[in-house]
Amino acid sequence: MAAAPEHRDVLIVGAGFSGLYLLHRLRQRDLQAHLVDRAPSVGGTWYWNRYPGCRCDVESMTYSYSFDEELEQEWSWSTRYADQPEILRYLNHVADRFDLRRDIQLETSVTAARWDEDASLWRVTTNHGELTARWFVMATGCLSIPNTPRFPGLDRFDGAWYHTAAWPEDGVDFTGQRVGVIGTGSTGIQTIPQVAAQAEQLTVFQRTPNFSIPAWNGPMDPAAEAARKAIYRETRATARRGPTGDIWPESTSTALAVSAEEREAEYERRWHEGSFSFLSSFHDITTDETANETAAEFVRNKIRATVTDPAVAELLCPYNHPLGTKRLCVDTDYYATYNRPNVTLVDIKDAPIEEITETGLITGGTEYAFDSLIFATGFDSMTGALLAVDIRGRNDQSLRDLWAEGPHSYLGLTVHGFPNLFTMTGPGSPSVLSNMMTSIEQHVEWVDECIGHLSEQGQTTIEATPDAQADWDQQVHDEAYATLYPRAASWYMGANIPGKPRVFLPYIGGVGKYTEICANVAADGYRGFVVA
Ligand code: FAD
Ligand code: N01
Repeated sequence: MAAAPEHRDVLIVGAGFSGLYLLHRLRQRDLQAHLVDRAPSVGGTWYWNRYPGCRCDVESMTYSYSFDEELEQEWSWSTRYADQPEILRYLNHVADRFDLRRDIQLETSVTAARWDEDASLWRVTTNHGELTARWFVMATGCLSIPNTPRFPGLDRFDGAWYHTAAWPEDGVDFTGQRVGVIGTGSTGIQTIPQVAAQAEQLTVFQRTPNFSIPAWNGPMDPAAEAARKAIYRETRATARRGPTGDIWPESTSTALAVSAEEREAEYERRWHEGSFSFLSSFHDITTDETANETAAEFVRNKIRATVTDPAVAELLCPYNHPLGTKRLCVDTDYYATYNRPNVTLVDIKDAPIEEITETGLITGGTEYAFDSLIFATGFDSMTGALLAVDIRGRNDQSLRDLWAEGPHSYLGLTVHGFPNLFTMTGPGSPSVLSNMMTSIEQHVEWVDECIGHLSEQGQTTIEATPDAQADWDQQVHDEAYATLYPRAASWYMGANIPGKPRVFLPYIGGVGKYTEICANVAADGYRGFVVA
């Protein structure tokens, strides 16, 4: 007879920022929590993405845990935007400091999960056998399933090729090499300047130009750090209340109500502040096409002023989507990199990559030869990691079937028909439209309190009602279509993956509003759920 599967109260999948914090919270309760991750290390995003130039683009003093004041005060970031090794060190430090490792099982992939109606628990299949758990939390990340386009011939390429989200642990030395980069999203924009400085020749294949704002990264100023630490509590509260989960002020003026000079001055000021604050220069940038165009043209002029070859500058100027509707990028020397003699930009908008050959790739009938190819081609975002697992709820209902035309959720956290399943930063939650640290902490605290509350009451299941879910789906849709975001063929819309349904995935109503909705749902006795 096979051994009975190991049982835990809560099974968490994913050892990134979400899973680690949830494990820590649940430990304070009289509950046995267990965390698995397929990676050989904790860290999530910050373990897998180790390409040259990888760093956060939300300031580290905001893009960090706020739940423990001592941690917050004791940890020092070396730069304004920490690089990947430093963020990974931080996550390892957190795992040690809170003694999390004893409940973490690494190199363990979850492949399937089935709700056992009779026992009221989840049966979860991993590569190391079955586990059962009353509560099942997918903290599997929104950007954790790399998208590798299936270009014909990739398997016969004689050189080396890398996806930026599965980068070799020991790094790669491109010295003396001819390197091709495919993709100009946030990842490509971070890695291109770094690879250009090392490789002999770099060719960038661009399908869609993106808007990028300078990071103005630099060493952390000790005085600025001390000043921020003195008011850390207040700034964290500001982040939680605001729409973006960050701390810059949202403008209340409209771009078109002020004079052209005032508008330019504000764009200039935000440009020099760096990062996502630019998108908040005026409150109608994301909702009014004409207002948006003023910001877009400001950035295009910056590109034209930076890139010396006017033809290359024009190729780098985005025209096919409103600014911000594809995720804004944040860079260090991205546009200036195209002034280097060893960098070539190839526009593949009208001439897609046809095939990979033994020696390189072919686009527009021309073959380019490389020693290495870098795929900076992004992720199957938001739904990818959830649907990679064969999740089956009541009556053997498959999540893949239920979401075949796009995801359905209540609060982006739960799904009708899938009791006791929580999807951290899932579709229908603010997640990728915010400073994700703020959203992650909000989710973790809500889920922890929900599980804790029900357990204390002796209740064993919670499940979204169909009405609450339909209403939430509608809200997610309506909020999105009140903005310009759905106009872009973005990964927010699932447009980067062939065959993926075109549905706006995150909740765009804002972090503060979302947090209040979730808090009210709980305060109203988990309104919209059946609790038993
Ligand atoms: P992740 O960190 O993605 O962790 C999920 C974990 O689940 C992974 O370790 C994965 O191995 C594991 N997993 C998935 N499926 C399975 C399975 N079936 N079985 C077992 N394990 C599984 N956000 C910001 O707000 N600001 C930033 O500056 C920022 N920078 C980013 C930079 C990069 C390069 C990328 C890719 C993303 C960035 N993000 C940023 C988004 C980032 O993903 C989140 O901020 C955050 O790190 C996500 O944490 P998480 O714990 O939710 O998920
Ligand atoms: O991925 P992307 P990413 N042929 O999907 C192109 C976070 N992040 O890894 O735009 C040719 O944005 C694709 O072209 P197009 C952040 O949330 C944060 O860069 O689809 N090209 C695009 O240019 C970010 O948004 C940081 O036309 C193809 C690129 O590949 C998210 O992760 C850093 C192609 C993919 O861009 C994803 O960013 C890194 C094909 N078949 C990531 N398929 C920070 O700085 C795709 N492309 C914090």
